[in-house]
Amino acid sequence: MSGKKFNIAIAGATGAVGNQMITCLEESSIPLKSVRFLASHRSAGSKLNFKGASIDVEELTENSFKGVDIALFSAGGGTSKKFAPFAANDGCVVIDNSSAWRMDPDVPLVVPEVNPHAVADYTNKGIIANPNCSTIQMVVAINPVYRKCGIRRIVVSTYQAVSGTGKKAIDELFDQTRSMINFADYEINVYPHRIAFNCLPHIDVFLENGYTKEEMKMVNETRKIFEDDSIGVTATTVRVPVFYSHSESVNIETKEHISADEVKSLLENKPGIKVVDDPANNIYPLAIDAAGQDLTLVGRIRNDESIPNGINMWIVADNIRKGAATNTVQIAEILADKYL
Ligand code: 25A
Ligand code: L14
Repeated sequence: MSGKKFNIAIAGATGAVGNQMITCLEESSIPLKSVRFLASHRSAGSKLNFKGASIDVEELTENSFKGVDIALFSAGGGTSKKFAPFAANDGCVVIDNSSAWRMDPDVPLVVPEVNPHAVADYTNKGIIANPNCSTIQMVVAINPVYRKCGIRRIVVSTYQAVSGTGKKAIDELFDQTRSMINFADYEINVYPHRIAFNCLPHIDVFLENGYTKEEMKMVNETRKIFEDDSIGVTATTVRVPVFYSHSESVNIETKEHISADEVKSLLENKPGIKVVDDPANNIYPLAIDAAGQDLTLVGRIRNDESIPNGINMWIVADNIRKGAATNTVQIAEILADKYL
């Protein structure tokens, strides 16, 4: 660190991810001069705590970024599209958690454990994109195998928590569950169907090819992060009645052979990963264990006996932390430490 102190803003500070960004920033080593919390006019005037101080929430406007060094955005795609360029124009580096900029060829898409070098490309547009939550935890877990053996193809099915949709979905799962166990009527507002005691094979909008946008994010973002368009990726993304942490069943076909035991030892002690794999004692990654911490848990590591070079695994991480806020703040730490 150069001794420099940073002015940091959080856009969407009142949301589920924004709140977690505040906590991650409190825990971070980035030397701070000031923090600003921005949200829509609905929340302007309310207060949020930061390291014991009460900070006013201000309305996000085109002029919010004068003197700000780094802005962390998590206020939805439309808001990012509209406001990130104003921030960048004022010399502020935006790290954006929405899908708005991820596939822009001039915008780096960064997972610190996988492609930290890409942060350098922030100079193109003044914007760095944070990948989709399901993509982040998958690439963290498979990166060591990719580096050692190469990966030909990935088949993934996700089991995604409602917190990915924001606070209103967390409330909806809670309210529907409470109504149902009391034999009362329930309301459906957030998803097209009841989520309590159900699974919905539908996350984000459907596209012309029959996949959802969430599924295609996993395909396209994985290739961009590995800088390798030769990887085949196919995804099915499913919403499940879980509050925090996404779980994923991931099947990879490697280029060179590797056994499940070798994968297990390869993943031990790799940054950001915790191997949780002792089925004889009923030990495997669980959403409730991943929630509230920053590691990506990997277990159920098995040889895929249907093909010569196949591995199956079960990957779980906190979607609001490593899937969003933690990864964003880790990018900010690299930026502050090495580039600004
Ligand atoms: O637009 P998208 O891309 O479809 O994104 C939809 C939502 O997905 C969440 C996030 O919800 C976003 O609003 N999201 C996006 N990326 C995510 C990710 N990677 C993600 N969730 C998980 N992982 P959220 O509830 O987490 O956060 C919303 C935040 O965004 C602020 N915001 C929204 N529009 C804004 C804006 N800020 C500035 N300008 C705008 N135009 C929002 O601030 C919040 O911080 P807020 O003040 O609007 O919301 C404060 C409270 O009000 C509730 N609320 C939200 N919408 C409404 C509402 N209340 C009444 N009416 C509404 N229409 C919020 O729940 C919040 O508690
Ligand atoms: O693209 O509803 O980062 O769970 C992540 C959460 C899209 C919506 C993204 C959800 C969002 C998704």
